This record gives sequence, structure tokens and C-alpha cells, in this order.
Amino acid sequence: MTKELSDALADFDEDIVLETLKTRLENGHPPLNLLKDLQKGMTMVGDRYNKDYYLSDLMLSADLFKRAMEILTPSLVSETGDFVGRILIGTPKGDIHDLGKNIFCSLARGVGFDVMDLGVNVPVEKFIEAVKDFNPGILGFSALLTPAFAPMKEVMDQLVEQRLRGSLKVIIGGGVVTPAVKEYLGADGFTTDAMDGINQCKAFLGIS
Ligand code: B12
Repeated sequence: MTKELSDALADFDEDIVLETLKTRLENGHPPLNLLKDLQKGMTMVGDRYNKDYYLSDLMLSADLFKRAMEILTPSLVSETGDFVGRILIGTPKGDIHDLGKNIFCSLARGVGFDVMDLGVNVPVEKFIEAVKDFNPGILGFSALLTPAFAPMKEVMDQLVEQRLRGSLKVIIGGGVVTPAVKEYLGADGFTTDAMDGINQCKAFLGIS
């Protein structure tokens, strides 16, 4: 099997994707590297969008990615059981992308975070209410669309206005996130890599 996992995913070669994953896992390939390959494949799909690919292809890629993650997730998530802190997370209003958010949630729960996932297309008020009710140490946004920046900024402004920002740490993840977005929001961290996100969240809470 010579075709790269990322190429196979971007070409929708389902048999190759699923077989390659199974074989590589059996051969002891690090699951996090396999996740990176799959993520790269999704970025390639995005790059082909509006050129060779259309909305239906984005949907196809999401479907194949989900099937691949069914194989990969059990090896990716290590259950420690020790409670380390609370994370509130959601995809902001206008954005329904959730594949990456769900991976981050699984990994975070695996290392002992209590995660409240508000889902996708989450209105500003719902974030604010959940911060009050759940009292998380960390608020995570998952954003894949540029129109999601404005509602995130509104949440940040509301947090300050309602004196909820205090010791709350805020991290943004997802394909479109850059240092400039972190700066614009006044967030504490950003990442395009779930495991890096876990490490940042642990560091926020002073855990190594
Ligand atoms: C699959 C996909 C879809 C699927 C989503 C299915 C789903 N259930 O999520 C569907 C078909 C629904 C879709 C729809 C649309 N999409 Co789309 N989509 C994609 C695609 C190809 C892959 C995204 C993905 O899942 N990547 C894989 C995951 C694993 O990566 P990830 O999200 O970055 O997550 C990782 C990290 O970032 C991190 N992470 C993620 N979240 C968080 C949160 C925290 C707190 C932390 C710490 C870490 C973390 O962990 C993950 C693992 O490492 C991207 C292309 C791209 N370059 O990303 C376009 C893309 C995001 N879509 C795009 C567009 C334009 C759309 C549509 C507007 C298309 C349309 N005409 O309708 C709609 C919008 C719908 C909406 N209102 O949200 C654009 C966005 C452009 C922009 N800058 O705004 C992109 C970039 C494609 C492109 N190049 O134009 N899409």
C-alpha cells in the first residue's frame, strides 16, 4: 500500500483509508500521527473546494472522516480517570463544523477533564449562561468559518461586561484559527492541533 493516507482521504478512496488505518495501527504506528494524516487529507479537500470539489464533496469527506475516526478513536483516547478540571466548549453561531471539536472533546475527557459540549451553532447567550452554570476553568471555541469570529468576540465582550472573565482561560481551535484571531479575541491560547490544545489546557491549570 503506497498511497499516502492523506491523499487517499482527499481522493475518497475509502477502502484504502480504512485498510491503511487498520494495518498501521496493527503495526504500532502512533495514532496521533495517523490523526495528523487524516487532518491533512481534510485540508487538501478544503483546498480543492471551489476548484474541483463542491459542497457534496465536503459532505463526502466528513462521512469518510467519521468512519476513519471510528477505527482510530479507541487507540487515540487513553482513559486516566483522574479529574483535572472543567472545560466548556462549543462551535459558535453560524458554524456547524464539529469533527475537530469532537476529537478534542474525546481526548480531553480521556485525560480527565469534565467537558460540557454545547454542540454547534451555539448562540452568544448560551455560552454565557453555561459559563455561569457550569463554572468551567477553561472555555474552548471551535471555529472553522471566518463568520464565526464576530459571535466569539461578542461572547468575549459579554464575559468582561458581566465580570465572568476573571480566572477563566479561553482557547480557540479549528482550521481558520491564527495568532491574529487569538489577538482579536483577547484569548489565552489557540491551536490547530487537538493534542497541543490538551497540553495548553493542562498548562492553564498548572498541571504538567
Ligand atoms: C468537512 C467540512 C465541512 C462539513 C463539516 C461536517 C462536520 N460535521 O463538521 C460540511 C459539509 C457540513 C461543511 C459545510 C460548509 N463548509 Co466546510 N469544510 C470542511 C473541511 C473540508 C474539513 C473540516 C474538518 O473537519 N477538518 C478536520 C478536523 C479534524 O480538523 P479541525 O477542525 O481543524 O480540528 C482539529 C484542530 O483544529 C483541533 N480543534 C478543533 N476544534 C478545537 C477546539 C478547541 C478548543 C481546541 C483546543 C482544539 C480544536 O482538533 C482537531 C484535531 O487536531 C474544511 C477544509 C479545511 N481546510 O478545514 C472546509 C471549510 C472549513 N468549509 C468551508 C465552507 C466555506 C463551508 C460552507 C460555507 C460551504 C457551503 N457553501 O455551504 C459550509 C458552512 C456550513 C456552516 N454553516 O458551518 C471553508 C471555510 C472558509 C472560511 N474561512 O470561512 C473551508 C475552510 C473550505 C474552504 N477551503 O473553503 N464543511
